[in-house]
Amino acid sequence: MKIVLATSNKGKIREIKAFLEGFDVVGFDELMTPFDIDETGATFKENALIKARAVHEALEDKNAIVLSDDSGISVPLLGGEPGIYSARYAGIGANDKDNLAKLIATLSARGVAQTPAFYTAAIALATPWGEFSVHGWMHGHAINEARGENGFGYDPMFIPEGYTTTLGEMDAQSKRDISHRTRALKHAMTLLNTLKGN
Ligand code: ITT
Repeated sequence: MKIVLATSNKGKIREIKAFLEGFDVVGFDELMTPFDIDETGATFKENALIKARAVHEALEDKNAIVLSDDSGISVPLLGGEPGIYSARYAGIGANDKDNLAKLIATLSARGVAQTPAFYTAAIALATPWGEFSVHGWMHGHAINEARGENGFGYDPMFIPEGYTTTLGEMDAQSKRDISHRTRALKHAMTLLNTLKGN
């Protein structure tokens, strides 16, 4: 079963490929000229479905399964921001460093050293048998400084519940053991194993 990843985010690709070891996984940019997809949804789930659907429609091989990931960090103190806008928190075209710096600056401006936060991952699957979506979450705290170089995005400022180090200070396997993405992928795996029988 071929699984096509509908994402251009290198951090996501690394983590998803590591999880799906043993499956025939390929990035959509290896099969076609990558194109921008307008994420016009109001939720992680809607955006994940938009991305999976767009790539499935563009694929020649309609028997392939397309897997997308829409994710982000939400800070309740900030009304859930950046949430679905995590990739463009510092503006359209902003990179991970800009977004991380903006969230740290926002917390610092409010005099907040740390505050509860959570990551969400919505994984959508566009398949010959229809579209599906699953979720995973990781709870913890956002802090007003960056610690460590590992992971990507907001990882240097996120301390998972029950830990004292940020995801930026944890190795890749430790993040994978507890991440929102892994939790969503485990649900996706149940579905993939069911579809494999078709
Ligand atoms: P694609 O749409 O091509 O998948 P993207 O980076 O634009 O790539 P999203 O719209 O889903 O994807 O935004 C995800 C952002 O949320 C990402 O850029 C990070 O800033 C943040 N994020 C998501 N998961 C993360 C993780 O595991 N660690 C750190 N930051 C994460």
